[in-house]
Amino acid sequence: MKTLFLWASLLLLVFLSLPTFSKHVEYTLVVDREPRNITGKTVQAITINGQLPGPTLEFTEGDHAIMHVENRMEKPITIHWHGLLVPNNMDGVPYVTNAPIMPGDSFTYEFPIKQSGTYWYHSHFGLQEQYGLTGPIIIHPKERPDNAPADQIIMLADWNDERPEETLRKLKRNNEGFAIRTGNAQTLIGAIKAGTIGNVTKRNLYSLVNAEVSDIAYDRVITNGLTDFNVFQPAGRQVRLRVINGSTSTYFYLSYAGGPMTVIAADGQDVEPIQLDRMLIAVAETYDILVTVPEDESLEFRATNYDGSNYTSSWIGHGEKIYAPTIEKPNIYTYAANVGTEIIKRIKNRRDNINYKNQLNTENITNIEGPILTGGNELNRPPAPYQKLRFVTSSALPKHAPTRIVKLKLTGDMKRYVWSMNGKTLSEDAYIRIKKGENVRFVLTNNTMMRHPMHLHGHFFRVVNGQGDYSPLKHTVDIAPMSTTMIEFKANKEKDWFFHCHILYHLESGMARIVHYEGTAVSPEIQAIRYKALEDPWYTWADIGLQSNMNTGFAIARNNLNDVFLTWESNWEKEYQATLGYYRYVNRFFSGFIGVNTDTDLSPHRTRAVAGFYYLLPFKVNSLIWIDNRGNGRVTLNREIAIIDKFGIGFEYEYDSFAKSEYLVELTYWHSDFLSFSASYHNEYHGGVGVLLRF
Ligand SMILES: [Cu+2]
Repeated sequence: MKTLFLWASLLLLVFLSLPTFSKHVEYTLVVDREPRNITGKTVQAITINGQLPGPTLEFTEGDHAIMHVENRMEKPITIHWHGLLVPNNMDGVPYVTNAPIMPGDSFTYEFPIKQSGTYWYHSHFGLQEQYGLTGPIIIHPKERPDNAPADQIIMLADWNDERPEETLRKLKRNNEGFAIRTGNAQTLIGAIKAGTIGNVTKRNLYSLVNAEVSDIAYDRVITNGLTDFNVFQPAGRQVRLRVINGSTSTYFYLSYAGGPMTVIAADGQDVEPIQLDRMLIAVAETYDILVTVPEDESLEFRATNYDGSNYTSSWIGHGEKIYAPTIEKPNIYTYAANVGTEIIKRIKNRRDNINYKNQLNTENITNIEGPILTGGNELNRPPAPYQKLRFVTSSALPKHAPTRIVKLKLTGDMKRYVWSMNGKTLSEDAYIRIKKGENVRFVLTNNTMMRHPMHLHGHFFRVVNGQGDYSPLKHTVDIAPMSTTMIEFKANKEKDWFFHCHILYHLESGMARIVHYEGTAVSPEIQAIRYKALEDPWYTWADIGLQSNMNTGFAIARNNLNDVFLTWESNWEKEYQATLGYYRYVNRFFSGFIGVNTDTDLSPHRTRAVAGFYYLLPFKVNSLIWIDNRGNGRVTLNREIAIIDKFGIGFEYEYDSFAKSEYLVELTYWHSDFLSFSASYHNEYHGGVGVLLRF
């Protein structure tokens, strides 16, 4: 009897010490390049198991997730599990946490599921997310009531037939076509009509760039891969819309034909239910919204692009179509004027946003986005609903942990399309160093003219929003232009975690950091390839002008800080001049310059070495000042002005202490991203008409 008891006790002990049984849930994800037709034109997309977006991965909290990813493409890939708390070596950021999965290879991601809610996954390699390499994730809580609402994924995305690499190159060259196509081009006549010309003049004094509501014009926005999506659920059924903004760069306003929307979760985490008539969802966020399927109506759930250019709909129920409220288009002139006024105020006050000194250790820093950002029409185009979000339990951080404060200014040069933090891109300044056990606060101030959805890997952070201990936990937070938001998190991980803007083209242009836990390190294999995450790629383009009186050309290779360029003009006969030059970027006002110039006006000594600088003068006048190896100086000034949509005027004036002064006036009419028509007058080459070609 005694022995039996002993054996039984031993057995119990062994059983208790075993890891608790967790269900293994396996998926095989085959990634391939396949043709897709979303707009009427067939182009190459990236699919998972033949689907775009990829299949929904469904788990229950406590499961053990196993994803076999096969790469059948000709390019490397990685998959990131957005919002999931995974081990560092499963996070899927190429060269930061993982080696990419090479063409023909496969990799198994495997991790315990420690949370519930709505999430998504996407490629973190290059611009693959824009090709469609994304998919939804649903994680059910352990206890699931029988009367739980039905689940419905609403995965929003933006889509262009154009290759995203080409889109990025156009952004780098400051392509005007995107703003023309979204209806948000800002012109002289437009500003006069809108009554903001006085403000434009003030902004021009400081050569400020205009605030923008989007970077890119999209052919379509889609819900679960379709422009119009039908929700198949029986009438009377309560449905949990799991809304995922899987766009690469489009914010959406959500509106619903069935009255106010009941929001019950944000970024996968439950919040106290709130009712909203319309709401802004930033790129990479998720919200869960409760709706009930109507009897004999079809209610529209609409997602409208923040720039007002397009929308995508989900239809809930069968019957007469009831349309969701229309979201007013932004008034781009008022918006730009309001943001501009705020910047000028700050320049004049010579102070850096708000004075943090007395506030850093309090909870006073909340999202200060106000009417300035909504064109004074906050009710129609409200900011992200963060101030209303309240966590269901306390999310307070440990009371006695040391606090680390990290101030991060979101910065950028919109004209060059380089995005950064504290003025430095990822390749210039890669790391934010923290220690395990700290409470870490990021004070995020957006000094740019655009919104940025900032995403932290591997952690949930509190958005300090005035809800005290009940601040919501999120993985992505929108920072509006000229606003400051504080987020904070318990530093309870190790190694390296990516922190970046989730607008894919901003990430790709430098707006990222690696949050590094001091005293810990990723594997030597990852360290050995880390440099590849910090590369600063070159972009190239050229403009060729062919006119009856003259031809002109401009070809450039540019990365974050360097330009190598060739420019020329000729009268098709004996007269020409050309410059091969190099700019070293210092800031948006100043670049150093060296080059070689050759000019027939200088005969017989045509060719000379030149050195000087570029300077951005007030009223957005570009100047280049140089001296040559014989002591002669030259000043070149130029300026372009958009008069109305598609129609612009350019001036150039050149004073040279040795050669004749020259000037050029040019009218251009934008026809496409590739072609403009032009007419010009040059004081030596006289008048002519022709075309401008962009390569
Ligand atoms: Cu951004």
